[in-house]
Amino acid sequence: MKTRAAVAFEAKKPLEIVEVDLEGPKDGEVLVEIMATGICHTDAYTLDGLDSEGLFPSILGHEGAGVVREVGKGVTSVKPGDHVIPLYTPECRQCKSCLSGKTNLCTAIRATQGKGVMPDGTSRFSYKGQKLHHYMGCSTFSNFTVLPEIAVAKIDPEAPFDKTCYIGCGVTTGVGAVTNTAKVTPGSNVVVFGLGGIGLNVIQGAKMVGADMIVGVDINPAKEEWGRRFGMTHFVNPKEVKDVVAHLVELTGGGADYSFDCTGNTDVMRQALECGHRGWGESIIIGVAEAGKEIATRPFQLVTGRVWKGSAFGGARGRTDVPKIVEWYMKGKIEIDPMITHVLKLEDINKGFDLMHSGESIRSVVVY
Ligand code: NAD
Ligand code: AHE
Ligand code: ZN
Repeated sequence: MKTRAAVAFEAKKPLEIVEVDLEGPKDGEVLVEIMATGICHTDAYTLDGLDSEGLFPSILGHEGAGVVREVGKGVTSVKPGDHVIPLYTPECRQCKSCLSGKTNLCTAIRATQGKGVMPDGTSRFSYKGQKLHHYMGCSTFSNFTVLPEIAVAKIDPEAPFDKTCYIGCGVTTGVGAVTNTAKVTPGSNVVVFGLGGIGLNVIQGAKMVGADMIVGVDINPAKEEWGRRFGMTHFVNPKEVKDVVAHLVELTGGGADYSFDCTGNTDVMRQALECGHRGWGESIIIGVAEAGKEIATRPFQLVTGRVWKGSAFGGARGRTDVPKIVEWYMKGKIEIDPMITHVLKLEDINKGFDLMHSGESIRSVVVY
């Protein structure tokens, strides 16, 4: 079939809206009509050529919601008409990682996903006879896409696509990092670095679980109002204090119980660790750093009890947890609507990247 898609032909170039060719689903795969997709900073990072796994030409996008239109042989868990959220972290429930109960990082198809192809090693997308790569196993910047069955979560058909698409990455990543990865306890002091589409969800997650002090840190002063809107109690602009770590340690009465990096900046990751409380402060890295960047700290920071952890997709097991997060949204337990600051047509998708880079948007959502 033909489908409209925003194609990343080259790094650092705007996406081009073209009609691409899409092959139907093979065994164990499903064809999904994407109804809406968010634009996450990770899409921008890959488009900017900063991703060591970045491939071109490709169809980016990994934060979508849509409807199953066709299923391949052997598919049993979804059927045409089901509403689904594509999962860049699938859940096969059979691999060593899924069975371990210790991680959400299903390994069933990770190798082919990283190579921009389906589990059989081929791509379903092409343009004028040239192969296009899939992205993070999702490619939601295409109106129709093909996904492995294990990489779709079936959701409430009443849930609106233009909001629930954000659960495909940002909401789950931020809220899940609090509830699944850090397991923030009520009464904790939390520090969140980077109040964008992810950081604000960390804030709302921290508020939801009953954190006491929620400190937001951002170099963009406009983010203060945003943070407060979702439960932030204190704001720090690193440009306005001499030593941000010392300032945060003092503000929190000895250091954060939990801190979160939602910037992808390795210097900020160090600050996030070092503002942790001596003896127990846990720092969760969510931000994705540029290829070649490394983190550093004095080992003494760890010797004295601070803990460095990472979180991918908020530690969520996609097919199990995503439908639950959709229900949290439907019941008003978490908010999404106010964070979607811009709704765009596919033709205007590049504007969404500009709005992100200028700090004007929290989330831009493309509605097909
Ligand atoms: P965003 O652009 O919406 O937000 C980033 C925020 O960080 C902005 O508010 C910006 O002003 C702030 N910032 C930048 N430099 C800073 C600094 N030095 N100190 C303090 N604040 C600073 O991006 P996003 O969509 O929220 O994504 C945030 C990061 O999380 C990105 O690196 C993204 O790739 C990553 N991410 C990771 C996962 C995961 O599963 N681990 C999932 C989604 C996104
Ligand atoms: N490809 C990059 C790493 C990118 C990365 O860390 N991705 C996160 C999700 S970001 C969503 O916005 C993730 O889930 N990682 C786990 C995984 O298996 O990719 C690199 O550095 O090579
Ligand atoms: Zn993302």
